[in-house]
Amino acid sequence: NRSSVGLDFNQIHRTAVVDAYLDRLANQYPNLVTVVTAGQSFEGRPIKYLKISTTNFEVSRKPVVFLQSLLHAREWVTLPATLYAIEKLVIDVTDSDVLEEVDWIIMPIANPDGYEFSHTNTRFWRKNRATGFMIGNFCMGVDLNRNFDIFWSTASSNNVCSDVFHGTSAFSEPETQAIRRVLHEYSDRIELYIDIHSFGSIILFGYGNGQLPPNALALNYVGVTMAEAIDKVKWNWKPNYVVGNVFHILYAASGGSSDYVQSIGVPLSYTFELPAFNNIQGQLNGFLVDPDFIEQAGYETWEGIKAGARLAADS
Ligand code: ING
Ligand code: ZN
Repeated sequence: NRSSVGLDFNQIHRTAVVDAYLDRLANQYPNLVTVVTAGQSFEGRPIKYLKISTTNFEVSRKPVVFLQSLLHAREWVTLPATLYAIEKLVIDVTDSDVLEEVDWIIMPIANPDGYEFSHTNTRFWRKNRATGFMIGNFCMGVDLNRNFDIFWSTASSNNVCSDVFHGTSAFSEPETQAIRRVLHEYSDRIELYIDIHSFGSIILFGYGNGQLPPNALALNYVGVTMAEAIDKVKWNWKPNYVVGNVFHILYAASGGSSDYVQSIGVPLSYTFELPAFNNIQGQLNGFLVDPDFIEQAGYETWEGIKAGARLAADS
C-alpha cells in the first residue's frame, strides 16, 4: 500500500474495490478529484469516472485528456495501467506539469458487467452482458467496441453469438450511451483520447475502414512519440510498440470507440493495445497477466500517456 487511499499495484482489483477507491480519492482530495457516475451498466452497476483538475473542472479551459479502460472484459492489465495513471496524477505527483496543464477524465472500468463475469465465470469474456436479443437462452453480450456510431455494422457481426456482435443499433447499449454522454459534455475540450485495450503492443488511430483522418500525419507523429516514450523504459522486457491505422496494421473494424471520438472532432484519438504481459506469448494467453508485469505495465504506459498529454497540451 502506497498511501492511506492507495491500492496494491501487483494485483487485479474487482469493480467494487476500484469503485470504493475512486470514492476515497474524491473524499480525500476534494479540490483535485471529482467522482461521477456516467450511467448504469446493463445489469445496473455504476460506470464511474474521475475528473481531475487543479482548478474547477467545469469552468476550466484547459485541454482535457480522456483515458478509458476495460471496454473489453478480459483485457485485465488495462485496469492497473489506468489506476497507475490516477495514482501518479493524484497521490504521487512526480510529473506535475501534466497535472497543471491538463484536466483529466479517467474511466477505469467501462464495462463492469463483462469485467465481473470474466472474474466469476468466463475468463476470456469480451462483451457486455446484454440479453435483449437472445434466442432462447443462447448467446448474450454486445461488443461495445463495435457499438459506437461510426460506420456502424459495416465491419462487425450481426450474429449474437459472435465476439464482435455489434448490437441491435448503434449506441444500443447503456455502457456506450454512458460514454457518449461524457464525451459530448466535454468534446470541445478533449484534445487526446486513449481507449486502452490489450494485447499486441500497438498504438492505433482511425479509421477502422482504412480511411485516414485529415490529420493522419499528426496522429502518426504523436503516436510514434508515445510509442518511443514507452520503448525507452529500461525494463528487462521490451514491448516494441508499432504505430499505425487500425485497418492497415490490424484489421477492419467498425463502431470502435476511438473512431467515434475521432469523428466528433477530437484531434488525437487512439486505441492502445498493451503488450501481452506474460511469459507465454500465445494467442489467448496474452490476456492473462503475470503479476510480475503489472507494475511495468503501469509505469511504461504512463510514460506514453504523459508524452501524448504534453503534445496535446501544446497544440
Ligand atoms: N482491439 C480492438 C478491437 O476492438 C480496434 C482494435 C481499435 C478496433 C480501434 C476498432 C477500432 O478489436 C482489441 N484488442 O480489442
Ligand atoms: Zn479490446
